[in-house]
Amino acid sequence: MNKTRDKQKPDVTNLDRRSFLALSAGAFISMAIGGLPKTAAAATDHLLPPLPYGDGALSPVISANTMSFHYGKHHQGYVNNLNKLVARTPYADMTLEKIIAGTAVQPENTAIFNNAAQVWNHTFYWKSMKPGGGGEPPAALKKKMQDAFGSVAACKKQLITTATSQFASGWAWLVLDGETLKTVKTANAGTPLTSGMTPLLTIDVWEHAYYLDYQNRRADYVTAVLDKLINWEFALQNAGLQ
Ligand code: MN3
Repeated sequence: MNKTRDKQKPDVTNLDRRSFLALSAGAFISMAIGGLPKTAAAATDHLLPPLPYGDGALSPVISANTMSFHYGKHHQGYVNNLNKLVARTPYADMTLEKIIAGTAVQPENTAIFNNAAQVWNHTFYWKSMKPGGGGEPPAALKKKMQDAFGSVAACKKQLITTATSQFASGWAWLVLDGETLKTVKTANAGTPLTSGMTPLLTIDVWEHAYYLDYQNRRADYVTAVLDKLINWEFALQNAGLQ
C-alpha cells in the first residue's frame, strides 16, 4: 500500500467491496469521490493527467487533431486498460512507478507493464514539449551536450538518428546514464526507468504520434519537435541541473 497515494484518494477504501459495489451507482459515492466517473475501481483509479497546454497549442508541428486522438483516445485508453488490469491484484494500490518496476521482469504481467509504462511515457512526452520550445538549451544542459556529443547540433542529430532507427513502434529518449548524457531508444512501451537510467525527455515515435500530420515522414516530425517544441528546461530539471 502506498501511503502518499492513499492520502490523495477518496475515503472509500474502508468500505468492504460488497458495500462499495452496492453503493457505487448511488449519490453517496458521487459525493465521496467528488464527481469522478463512477466505476467499481474508483478507489484505486489512475487518472489521465491534464495536458500541460491546450489541444491546439503545439500546432502546426502537432495538430489539434493528432493531439485529440493521441491524448484523448490513446493515452486515455492506456489509463482505462491499466485500471481494469490491476483491479483486484497486488498492483491495485501501487503508484505507476512501482507497477512499472514490479511488472518489468514478470512475463505473466506484460499487459499491466505495457499499459502502466505507456501511461507514464505519454505523461512524460507531453511535458517534454511546450509551445515555443526548441531553440538554445540552457547553459548547464548545453555544457552536458557538448561534453557528450561535441555540440548541441550533434546531440540533436543523434536524437533524430535514434528516433528514426527505432524499428516500428517505440520511443526516443535523452537520458542520463550515471553522469553521462546519452540517447536511447525503447520498443513499444519500453522505458529507460527499468534500466536504471534517468529520462530527461522523450519523443513518441509510434505512428499514432505523427501519421495524421506527417504520414510516413518520421524524420520530419522528430526534427520539427526538436526545433520548435522541445522543452529543454524540463530536461534540465530532470537532470537535477536546476
Ligand atoms: Mn503515443
